[in-house]
Amino acid sequence: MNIIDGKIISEQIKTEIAAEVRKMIADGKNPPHLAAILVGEDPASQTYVASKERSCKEVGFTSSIYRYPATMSEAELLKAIEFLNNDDEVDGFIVQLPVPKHISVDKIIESINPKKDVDGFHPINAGRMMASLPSYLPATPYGIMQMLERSNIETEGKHCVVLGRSNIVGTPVSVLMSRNSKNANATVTICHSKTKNLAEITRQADILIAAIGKPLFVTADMVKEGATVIDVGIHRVASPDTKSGFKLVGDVDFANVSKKCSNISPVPGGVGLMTIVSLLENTLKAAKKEVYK
Ligand code: L34
Repeated sequence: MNIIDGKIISEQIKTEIAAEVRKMIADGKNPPHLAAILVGEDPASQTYVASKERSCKEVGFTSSIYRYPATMSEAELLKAIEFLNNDDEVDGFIVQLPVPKHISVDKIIESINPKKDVDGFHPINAGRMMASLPSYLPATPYGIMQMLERSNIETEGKHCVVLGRSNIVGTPVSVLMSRNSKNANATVTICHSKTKNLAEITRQADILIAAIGKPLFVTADMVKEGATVIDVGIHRVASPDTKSGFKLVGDVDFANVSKKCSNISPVPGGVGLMTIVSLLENTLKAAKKEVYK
């Protein structure tokens, strides 16, 4: 059994990005600049945004974080977005999700200039992805594709079962896995809350992508011997064994599932780290105007 090491793969990609940034600077260009808007004090969001900032530093990007209280109004957030849409110093930016309940996520996402939407969440980018046009790919699906590619996991003709149909993971990763392109060409089945005989379907998966948002949902009996399992879930669950009082687990019961599969991505140390480097890659593309002129 091989553990797909998100730490090693993400470090590799960061080294490649850092080399590109050095080249840009040598050519007299500015380094890429990523901005992040963080609303409220959700502990997980704070960790992720801090990690994004640290990663920017590692590769030589400029980064800015705009922090606002959870009480910020939707109108104020739209104003902050408009400011970044028009800030020529910023190549790309994100609004870290979730946002407080009184703010409409859809409105927020649609207000981001698609050219700066390095999360790839804007409907223009989602639509362009669907049409196989140049676009920013959503960071988590993009990270999963890179993880499979860089681990030399065969996808062509394989049965890929995706658990979950969210706009930001399940749906886009299904599209990417089924595309007619190198390192894709899989036959994809999407499962969700209304799926009948779920385990029967997951047991047919050569590649199982778990993005269902339920801790330890995927158990060993749901997985075929020798399958590749990608765990997208990340949950903080209470634990007496750690100083912090919690530990991180994924959507997959790693201890038991790992005994059966040929490749598995761990949590922590898997998809989360890939999500961050994919965001860096999109920001590099934004700075180089590779997707939009
Ligand atoms: N706008 N909101 C926007 N873009 C995103 O791409 C995200 N996402 C998801 C939540 N909201 C977002 C992230 O950044 C999830 N996510 C994310 C990013 C990083 C990590 C996990 C999820 C990560 O670094 N995971 C580490 C452990 C970190 C920890 O200690 O909590 C890992 O090893 O998995």
